[in-house]
Amino acid sequence: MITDLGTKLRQTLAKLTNRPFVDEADVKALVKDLQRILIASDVNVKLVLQLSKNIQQRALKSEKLEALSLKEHVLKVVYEELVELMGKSYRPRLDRHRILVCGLYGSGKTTTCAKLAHYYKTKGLSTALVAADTDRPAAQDQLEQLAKQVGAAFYTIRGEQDASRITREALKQSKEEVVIVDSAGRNAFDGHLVEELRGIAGELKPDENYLVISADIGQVAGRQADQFNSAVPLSGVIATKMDGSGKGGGALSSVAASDAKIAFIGVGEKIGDLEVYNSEKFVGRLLGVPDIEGLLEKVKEVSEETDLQKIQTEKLTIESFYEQLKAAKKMGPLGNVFSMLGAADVPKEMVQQSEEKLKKFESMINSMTRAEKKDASLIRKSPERIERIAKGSGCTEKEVREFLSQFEKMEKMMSMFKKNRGFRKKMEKMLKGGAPDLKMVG
Ligand SMILES: Nc1nc2c(ncn2[C@@H]2O[C@H](COP(=O)(O)OP(=O)(O)O)[C@@H](O)[C@H]2O)c(=O)[nH]1
Ligand SMILES: [Mg+2]
Repeated sequence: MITDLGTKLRQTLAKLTNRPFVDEADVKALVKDLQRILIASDVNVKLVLQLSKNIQQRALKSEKLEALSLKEHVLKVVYEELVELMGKSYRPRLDRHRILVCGLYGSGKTTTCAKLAHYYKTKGLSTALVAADTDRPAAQDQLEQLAKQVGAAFYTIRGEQDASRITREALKQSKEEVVIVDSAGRNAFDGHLVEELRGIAGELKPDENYLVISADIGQVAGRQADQFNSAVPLSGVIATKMDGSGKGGGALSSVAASDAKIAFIGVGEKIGDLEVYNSEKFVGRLLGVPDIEGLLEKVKEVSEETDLQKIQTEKLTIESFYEQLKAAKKMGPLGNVFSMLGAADVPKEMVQQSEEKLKKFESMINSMTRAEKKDASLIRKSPERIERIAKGSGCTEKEVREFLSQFEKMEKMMSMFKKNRGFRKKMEKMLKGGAPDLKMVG
């Protein structure tokens, strides 16, 4: 499993992070570990050697940032080199276009066609699925069922042997924005397959031509990608079964080293199990966090102060709110740690509070009773309590109320966040856009 690769990588890096400091011998040991892990995941030996050379050179000799410890620097180098190994990220077009999907038997073509249709639908595009796999009637039925499931239009001609005719007729009828054509496979790459694909392509004039490869073939994927690419130019490879193969790293890295590139990855049998390929995210996830650059260490630091799990699962209290504020501030632009962990993010305006204000918050909290810290509504209801806290902390009552309203705003967001899954998406968008749409929060 690809997650095994992640587990092993994380274990190896943990050896490093657990050490008080790092020296040359540690780096060498790390590189040895990495080699072993990557080769076990069927990454090409040449690529592994290149990667180890780069890591050793960069880790010990080069450009260490002042602010980073050697340990952090080594992690950063490992991360960057793994991203390089795993190739470029992909950005699918989101306008009207035509897609040809090809690949060998059992690679996951038909399933992937449906996943793609689902993906474009979630992006607001109407989609059509065309069954041009004329080898087996069952293939047409399979795609028709999947089309129903994702709510895509479906076109084929039963009993027709000519895949290009099916494509031609489908194009005459379809008005959908994204047209996806499923083609027949073969046991191996051969001239007949190329001929057939060229026939379909002649009618379809595809904007995107995706080759579907099952990740369990490991580093052979690169060669296969090159074969297809030279016969019917590919816009990208879709690596399926990344969830079930220990050779995923080998498949991805070999395609990255070929003339083709990874476009999507399939991570399960369900319609939603397709991801646009993003090597940073992929490697970040292997190593444990999505945005590892600089974060590896900082997350560790932050999580020592805050029990993040608690924030995620428990009701928001004044204390956890304050911890979250402090943590979010520390993370700075690296940001979305909390959404990464499945909790609501602290809004930007809150994060941008001055140190002075945070200090004031802290003294207010110190002046609260345990019960108040657990249940902020006690304070809200009682002018006496507010007065007492203000006095005790050397703040004004207005400042105490301000802190309470911030807390309440966050509380409201958290509960919406929990109730409404779509809300999280909106939140993320809103935070990214930087222009809070208050209607949504209120
Ligand atoms: N676990 C897993 N199974 C997949 C994935 N993609 C496809 N499959 C399975 O692979 C098998 C073959 O898929 P299919 O789409 O019929 O392949 P085709 O012959 O290339 O059209 C089916 O059992 C699928 O459910 C994936 O990403 N993960
Ligand atoms: Mg099929």
